Amino acid sequence: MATARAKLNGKSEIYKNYIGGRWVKPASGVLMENRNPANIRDLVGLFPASTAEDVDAAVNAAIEAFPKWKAMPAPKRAEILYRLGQILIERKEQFATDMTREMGKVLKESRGDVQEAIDMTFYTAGEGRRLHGYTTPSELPEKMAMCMRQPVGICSLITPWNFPMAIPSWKMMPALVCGNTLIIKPAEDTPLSTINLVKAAEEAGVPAGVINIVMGKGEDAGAPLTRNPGIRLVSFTGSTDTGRIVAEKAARTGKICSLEMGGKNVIMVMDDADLELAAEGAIWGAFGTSGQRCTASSRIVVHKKAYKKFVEKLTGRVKSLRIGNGLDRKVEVGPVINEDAVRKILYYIGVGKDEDGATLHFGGNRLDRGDYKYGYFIEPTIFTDVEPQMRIAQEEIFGPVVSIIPCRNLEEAIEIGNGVIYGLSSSIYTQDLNRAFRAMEAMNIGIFYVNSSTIGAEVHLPFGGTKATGNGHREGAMATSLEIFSEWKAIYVDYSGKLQKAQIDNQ
Ligand code: UN1
Repeated sequence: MATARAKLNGKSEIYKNYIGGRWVKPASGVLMENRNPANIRDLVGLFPASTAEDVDAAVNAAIEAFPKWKAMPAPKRAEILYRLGQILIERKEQFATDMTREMGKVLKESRGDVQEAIDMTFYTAGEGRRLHGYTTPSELPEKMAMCMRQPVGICSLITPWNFPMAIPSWKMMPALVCGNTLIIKPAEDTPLSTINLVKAAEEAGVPAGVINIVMGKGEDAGAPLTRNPGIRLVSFTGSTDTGRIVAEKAARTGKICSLEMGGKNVIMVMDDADLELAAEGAIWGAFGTSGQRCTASSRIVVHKKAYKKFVEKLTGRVKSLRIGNGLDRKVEVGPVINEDAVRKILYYIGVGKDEDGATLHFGGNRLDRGDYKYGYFIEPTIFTDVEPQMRIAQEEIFGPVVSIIPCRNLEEAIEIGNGVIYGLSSSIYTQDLNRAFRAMEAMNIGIFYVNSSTIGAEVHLPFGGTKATGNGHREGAMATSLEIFSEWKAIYVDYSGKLQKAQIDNQ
């Protein structure tokens, strides 16, 4: 995305940061273009290129708004979230269209992204009447012991472009219901969807300063969000490399840090699997969202007895996938996000071609003629006979490229499946219950599916992964996201009327 003051076409607009309840220009005065990845002649709008100055203003606004928001009873905060969920339902079609225009994924998937934000909003709103703490016996008589949650304070949320409304909602809703105030910085490729969410929140009645949005590049607007001493928590979703930089910076000022990072997810197809179903799942997992999900099925390990048939079925279907502008209802696979992504994906396709033994079985090209000329389109690409240690089977490509790896049995499939640095999602296709359960137990990952693809997690179950995918936190599911966005307070009430010493002080 170029930094420029571009000429606006009829449909584009100039957007501003939202700080302390006001829509304001970035201190730098510089704007960034946001263009449609299916057609770069379409300028979605101009968005702020913010810097530390804007972040500081947003942090100050969040600090100012915090005491009042924290003091509002949680069920009242939740009522605002219910209203927000309702607004999202009403605007779903418009928000999905905006999302496809700026992010590229097909309209059905953009509707799904908005739906995930709706689900998360209502689900979290319910927590306003729970936010449970607990009581426990004290070791002394006439003394009560209990603990309750309290907000952590000011949160910074740094979110990616592949789920530009759903992922912000995973972070924003639990942060709000717990009583925190926040600054969100959306990815520079997809700011409009997050603005849509923030505007809806403003309309629903979230008070000024509780949510602030600052847009810009990671190094200019994201980095200060990991440094500012007023911030207590950083929640980040993105690449493992960036996530680790975020964690290092956050540690310097002792911030709570929650990271969701890369994946190299595997589907294991056994010889007794329903191969039609497995091929269908593999296509959805590998090429849905053009392979740009953290949960994308980028490796398929197939039992050698089923290998030939599976590859045939998969290729047959991939050949007929319609690629194009996601706003066209017949299109099944949209563009990738930007020119850098095209470069990276083509680089990995080159690496795959150069590997001794692997075969580029289908695809492998950029589409740049006719209707594709002004977009970032890459053919769905299948590599066969891939060996587990090859780079295309080890590194996250984040594009429509899948590696098919043969295996001899379940044990080997599990070993290959676990043999990467990441640990987000995996799945097995089998009719054998024993195999399914063995794999479920043996996979060192955060999400596991039986007889379905590696994508499609629901908001009320924990989302996240092991190893290089995360740092031990989970999003989604209430208990896990509340663990991120609240801190415990232990409370002792002595009603004996005398000095009672705890056991350790009474030896
Ligand atoms: C992501 O790719 O970062 O499980 C999130 C899924 C979606 C979320 C994916 N519900 O595929």
